[in-house]
Parts: sequence; structure tokens; C-alpha cells
Amino acid sequence: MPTVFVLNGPNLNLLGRREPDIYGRDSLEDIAARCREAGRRLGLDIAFRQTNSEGELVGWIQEAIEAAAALVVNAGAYTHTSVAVLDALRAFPGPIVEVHLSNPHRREAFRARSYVSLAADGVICGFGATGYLLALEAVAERLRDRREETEPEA
Ligand code: CA2
Repeated sequence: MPTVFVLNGPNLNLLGRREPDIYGRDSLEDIAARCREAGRRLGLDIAFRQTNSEGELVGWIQEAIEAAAALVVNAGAYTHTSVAVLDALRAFPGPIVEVHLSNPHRREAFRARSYVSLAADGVICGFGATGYLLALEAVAERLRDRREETEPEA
């Protein structure tokens, strides 16, 4: 079963407690549970993690090069600032889906720029926790397509 790292950046541990009008009422643990359930349905092994540290996020992306088939990333505010996260993502050979709970394009101008987008295959934003499930659907399809390309026909 392919492993998918679902990586979450700074302050996303606060979800459900503050700013529900922007980020919804689900806690990060609720979202993790929904991702694991989707993983069971889609045949994906989900490793769901959150960190407030840029270095740890970069380390997990590097770890994924050996340990994961695909990445789903909500880099939080590092989305808009981190060349280090971008460089690490560029070293990852599999599919990358960028997720945001809110729609950054409707918010402050500085949120419209995303370094993560420069490495991502696709972006899902504005659909709250559902965005993570849509990202996993997209990843499952990409991985199926790749398997069909490389496996010899029966
Ligand atoms: O919409 C998203 O998912 C974001 O990645 C969330 C980041 C923000 O910096 C990005 O522009 C868009 C912020 C996550 C902070 O989450 C909080 C949740 C509750 C209370 C305070 C912060």
C-alpha cells in the first residue's frame, strides 16, 4: 500500500479553537481521522503530521523522498515565505498536492504568492477540511495512473 505524507505547518494545531469563520470548526485531529478513513477507502497508508518548525517540515519532506509515494502539504504561513520548503519539495519525485483550508486569494495580498505552488502538481483551497479528502482522491488517481504506465499489461 503506498504511503502518503500529509504535512501541516505552523499554527494548524490551533484549528477548531480560534477563527472558525476562516478555518472551520474541525480540529486538526478531526481532519487527521477523516484522512485516515479516506486512506482506508482509497488504499493509501496515511502519515499525518503537524509542526510549527520550518526545519522539521523540511526534514519531513526529505524523509518522504525515501518513505512516501506522494505528498499532501498545507505549509501554513511557510507557504508564502519559505524557499527552503520549496527547494525540499523540488527534490521529491512523486505527486504533490498543495492544500489550504481557506482561499488565500480572497485574503491579504501577501497570501496570494505561494512558493509551494511552484513545486505542486495541483492546488486545492477554500473548501475547508474537505480539501484534504479531495487532495487524497487526486493523489490516489495519480498513483494509479503511474502504476498503469509502468506495469506491463496482463
Ligand atoms: O488556509 C490555510 O490552510 C492556510 O494555509 C492557513 C495558514 C495561513 O497562514 C495560510 O495563509 C492559509 C494559517 C494557519 C493558522 O491556523 C490557525 C487556526 C486557528 C487559529 C489561528 C490560526
